[in-house]
Amino acid sequence: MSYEQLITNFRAAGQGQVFAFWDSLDANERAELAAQAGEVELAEVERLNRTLVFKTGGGGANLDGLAPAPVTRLPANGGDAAQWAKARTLGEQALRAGRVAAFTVAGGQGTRLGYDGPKGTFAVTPLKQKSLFQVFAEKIRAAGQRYGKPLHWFIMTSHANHAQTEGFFAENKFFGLDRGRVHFFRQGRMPAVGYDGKILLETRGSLALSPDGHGGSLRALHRSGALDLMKAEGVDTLSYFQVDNPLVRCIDAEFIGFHLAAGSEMSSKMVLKAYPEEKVGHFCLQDGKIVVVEYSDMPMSMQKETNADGSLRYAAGSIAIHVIDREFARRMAAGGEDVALPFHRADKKIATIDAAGKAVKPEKANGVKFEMFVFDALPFAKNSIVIETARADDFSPVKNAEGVDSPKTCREDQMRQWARWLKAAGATVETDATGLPKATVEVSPLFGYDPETFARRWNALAPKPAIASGLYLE
Ligand code: UD2
Repeated sequence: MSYEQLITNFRAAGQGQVFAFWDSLDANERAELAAQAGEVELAEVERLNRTLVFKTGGGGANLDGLAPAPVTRLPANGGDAAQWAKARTLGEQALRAGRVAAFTVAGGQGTRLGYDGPKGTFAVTPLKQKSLFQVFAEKIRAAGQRYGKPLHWFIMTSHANHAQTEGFFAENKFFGLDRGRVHFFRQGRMPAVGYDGKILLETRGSLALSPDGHGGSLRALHRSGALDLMKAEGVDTLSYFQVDNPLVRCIDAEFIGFHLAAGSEMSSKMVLKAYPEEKVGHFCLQDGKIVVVEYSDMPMSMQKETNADGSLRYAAGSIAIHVIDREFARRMAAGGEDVALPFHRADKKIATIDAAGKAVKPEKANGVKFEMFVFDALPFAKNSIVIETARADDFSPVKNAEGVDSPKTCREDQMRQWARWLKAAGATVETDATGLPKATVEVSPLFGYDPETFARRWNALAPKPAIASGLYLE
């Protein structure tokens, strides 16, 4: 499209301000701005302004007819052990057949942590200071070894962190993975708007663009060619997890088996919420479909509702771990009237410029960003299921610099897990009342990544090492 046509289209849509400084830009700057403007779907922005930005009152999620979602409980909490064993066999078969790939969403900006760099490069382990990416890489390598089929790993980045992420893997020789099986692709971007619905400029020659949310991963998988690559490689099942959670079982045979046994297109893991205010989404049932209602969308009175036995009614917390069917991702990416992820509104402080072109650093929210959430795909999925997982074995994210979900709580949760494995394998470990070992120890996922794989290696060690600070098992 010619520059002239592009500018005319923006003016016609009431977005002519995007080109306010056009005359002062040089040829490169013009090309850059035009390319960014070309990414914007004006009709989509107009629709989002109408439905999300200008809408007053009555906003928020639809809470009509919500009920708690049915979940498959762990054997330890009343689930059927035989059903779990069957799921595991099925999952292992799929892994041996090479049908499964890992998928990490790592496009977020990590602002809460205050870390300057792709979040996956953040050091999380207690002794070796391994990065999140290294922990996942070693878990994925270990699963490949266990099932005799190296796995593909898809990593979604953003425009802001793509090059740095790729560089980090190259510097670290892909942590021993076959680099031909690690695939990076960027997620899409959305323009931010002011409260008047006008697209904001970040500088005279660039738009205020931001990642389109982890829900953008389904489109991005498709657009990047990842789905076709999977198909060619015989991969039909994606194990999805977030970049901030090093405790995650990246590849969990039982979960995969439950998903396949149900003929589900998208499955989820849940943990029992620790307390009503915990910041996780809630698995609910609505019109016979599984939905997630985000913590910010569910009134606190509902989050505090209890059952007769005093337990929380909406107890199934979403920890953003899913299994996704490849062709379901393709169907969602194609979109269309009835299968489209909705956008959510996020009020943010957005760095922009004023009418004179001077930088403005807002003190409070000055506009809206638009994001899609991957869990909004759940109600479109056939036979969606939710299974329980033990928090201590699957979830300890790094979100904040201090306090809950911080590097400290995460390191301690990792050490508690290793202490449990050591004890289960017969070792004597001194721990405090919370199960935290007195000694700072670390276990490589390549040594063991669950009680069984750990015990196998530990039992084969002779003599056994002393459990003292500095012990690293690899
Ligand atoms: C998310 C869930 C919450 C709970 C929690 C568990 C939402 C809205 N809420 O909360 O219910 O499950 O996680 O930890 O998701 N990301 C991208 N691109 C983006 C935005 C995010 O890749 O445009 C990635 C990001 O890198 C991270 C993940 O998505 O891996 C989660 O993002 P977040 O930190 O914004 O999610 P949070 O903690 O609000």
